[in-house]
Amino acid sequence: MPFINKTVYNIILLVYCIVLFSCNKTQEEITNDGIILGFSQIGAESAWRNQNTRSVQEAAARQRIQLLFFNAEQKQENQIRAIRSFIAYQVDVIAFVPIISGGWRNVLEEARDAGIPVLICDREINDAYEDLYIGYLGTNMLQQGRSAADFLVTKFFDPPEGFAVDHPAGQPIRIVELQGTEDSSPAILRALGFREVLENHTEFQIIYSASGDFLRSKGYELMREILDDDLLRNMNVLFSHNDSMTLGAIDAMKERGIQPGKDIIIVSIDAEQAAIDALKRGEINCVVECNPNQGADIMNLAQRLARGEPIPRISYMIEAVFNEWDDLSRLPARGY
Ligand code: GZL
Repeated sequence: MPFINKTVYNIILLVYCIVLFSCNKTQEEITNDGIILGFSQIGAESAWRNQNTRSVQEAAARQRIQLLFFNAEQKQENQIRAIRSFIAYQVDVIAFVPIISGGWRNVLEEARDAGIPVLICDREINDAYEDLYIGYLGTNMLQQGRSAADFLVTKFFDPPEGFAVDHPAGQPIRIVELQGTEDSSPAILRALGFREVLENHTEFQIIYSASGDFLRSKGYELMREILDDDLLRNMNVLFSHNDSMTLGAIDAMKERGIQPGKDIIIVSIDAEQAAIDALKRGEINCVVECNPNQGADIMNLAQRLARGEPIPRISYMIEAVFNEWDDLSRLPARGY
């Protein structure tokens, strides 16, 4: 960020906090005992992220928590700057979604030195920082990767009646993987969990893996390149780390007359409505849920931290796996 922009950004941030904080004084008179929570969100890269944001903001309003909420627009430096502003305004608790796993030591030490407890949300940070935050609330991303691979093992080797794959015996099952943001814990852990399961099934071969940054546009671009590549176009399976990239990849497949879910078996993670709808149409074969509705739990934990009460070191959201052979008729609308 050029110098002038960074200065402008800092001034805006400062003014925003002063205004919000002074407004909060009025709000504080209303709520009287509402804690002040500083929350740094990474951006708005997917429908999942937008639901995660809504969940946090609605839960804060319901629980009358004064929320200082900053969207970092996918930049770690903006998150660090926001956390520093939370420290400057002496919020009661800091919570943030670390866009990538590393690079947090200095700002976390500053929060510790200021005596402000930190809650890590959604994505994880490096183990090296484990003494610098109180707890983590999010999803089990290693298990999400394992569940994706477990589906493929069932699909290719022990499918329910009517869901068999027509794949020549003895031929390798060629997998293309679209990974999430590089160095982010969902990308690292989903890939690891996926490979943990498949290492016991050598028929599966990951022939190509690339980061689509959790973006639909990049999922589309990558799949176009893959389908133009003589060595990759005969893929059998797409494993995509989130629905946004999956939906982009499906657009590229359809442009070439390829039937997603039939010509190419597709496993995706998140479970936004558009992916569930594609699952029901047979265009996706398995959707592994990653639950974005973390707001209420975050606020409960923040309240406990503000009161100096202990919280669990790790809290996971409840999640499901939606297979093409499941009865999805009673599945409630996803809301995102
Ligand atoms: C996972 C979350 C990921 C989602 C994506 O917990 O961080 O980030 O899977 C989102 O959709 O962009």
